[in-house]
Amino acid sequence: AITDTPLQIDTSNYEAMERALRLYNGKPMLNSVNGKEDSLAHVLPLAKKYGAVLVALCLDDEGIPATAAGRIAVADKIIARAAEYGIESRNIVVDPLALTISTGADNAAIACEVIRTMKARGINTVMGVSNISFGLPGRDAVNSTFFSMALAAGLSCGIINPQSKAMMDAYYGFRALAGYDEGCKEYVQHYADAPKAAATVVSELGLYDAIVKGLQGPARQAAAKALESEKPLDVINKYMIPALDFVGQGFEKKTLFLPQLLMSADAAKAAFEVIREAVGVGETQGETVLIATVHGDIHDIGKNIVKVLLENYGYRVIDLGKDVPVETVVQAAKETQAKVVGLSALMTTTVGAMEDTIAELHKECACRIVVGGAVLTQEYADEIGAEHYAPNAVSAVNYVNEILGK
Ligand code: B12
Repeated sequence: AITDTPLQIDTSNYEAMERALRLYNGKPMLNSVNGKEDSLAHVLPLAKKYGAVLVALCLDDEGIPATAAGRIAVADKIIARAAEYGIESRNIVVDPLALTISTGADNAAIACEVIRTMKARGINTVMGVSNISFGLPGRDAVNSTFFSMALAAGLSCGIINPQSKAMMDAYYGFRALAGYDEGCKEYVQHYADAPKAAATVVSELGLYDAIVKGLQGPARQAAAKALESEKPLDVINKYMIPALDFVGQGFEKKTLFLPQLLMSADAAKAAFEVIREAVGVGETQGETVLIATVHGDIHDIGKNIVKVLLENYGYRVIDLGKDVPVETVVQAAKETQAKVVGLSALMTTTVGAMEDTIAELHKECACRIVVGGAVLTQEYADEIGAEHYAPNAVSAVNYVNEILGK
């Protein structure tokens, strides 16, 4: 949910590999199979069963062959064995294995030869490019030159550091030179924007994005950052609620699903904890307000915001939690003699429980009832007999202030 790029499952533990394959949605890339019998026997059936793309390493029981011909033979063996399982060669990506030139003068040429041969046979290749310079100083110079050589030989996927200017220079330069960049558009665009790009620091995620992506750590950090310059309530209203609204709409349109909604809710909660700490509510001895999310409804983010704001205004808030049965609310209202009871409901299916709770409270206690929650409207709140409808936390506080004479 948080990245657009495909996942590569990278493990030599076959049990972990199978479990990951089972969990992953879509077509996984599996790293890796090699020419060893044990590897072929375990990985090929899994790749076939789950339809994975396979990274095939050019090594076998004898180690990494010292010649290009030796490595090509290993690749051929893997491709042939895979074919026996019905795995097509388009689902195999051969890794020629780049070894450092500091221990073998031919290492770059060997890797390029394997790539060239595979390319001629229509087989894709992948390679960790910077392995070529292990043990050398100024590695970027060697890496980027080797990257250009490998691209020229036909490398399909280069594992490179995209933050390295030298590597990206090689990449854009190669694409323009090899005719992949019609009219040099990408090249011009990249380098025309280069001064700007150099000036941008890797930016942190804002609170809105952190919640939408469901990332708790970044949400906490972003909340703390936002609080440096903005009021807690503004942070909630400007970022937190719009982000939750966005995921809620996605959920409705079926572009986002429940696990994502849960992740976003958890991220919002994490951010809210930071906000709550910043507000720093201490012991409060004011008048009592009772609040609860009604029976059948587990949404409590909005209610919790209302609670903190009321506490901030000095009220003693008794929070009965979420999914609270009618009797529990009534009993607590009697025991505490709270003058105001706040009820939250976020679903069309639970506003009925809200109506029941209000009816019982009116029968048994002399309290006023303020209601809130995304699906409510003023009209509906009137219909179910609530004294006040609070579309947001500030409205809730204003009403309580009014009733309790503050
Ligand atoms: C986060 C969320 C969740 C989280 C809840 C986590 C949690 N601890 O709260 C999780 C993932 C668990 C969840 C579960 C479900 N959800 Co949900 N969820 C949402 C979402 C995206 C945001 C709600 C939210 O927190 N908003 C932010 C807060 C701050 O806003 P708020 O609640 O409105 O509160 C403000 C005001 O309303 C008011 N207020 C609120 N309460 C109170 C109380 C008082 C006393 C007062 C005075 C004021 C007040 O003040 C608050 C602050 O300004 C909404 C979509 C949306 N945009 O609302 C769907 C949404 C509410 N969920 C929905 C659904 C369907 C579900 C599930 C049934 C999904 C499923 N198939 O399982 C389950 C419900 C399970 C259950 N039995 O309750 C639907 C409801 C549709 C409908 N019309 O009935 C919505 C609208 C999404 C959608 N568009 O389909 N959900």
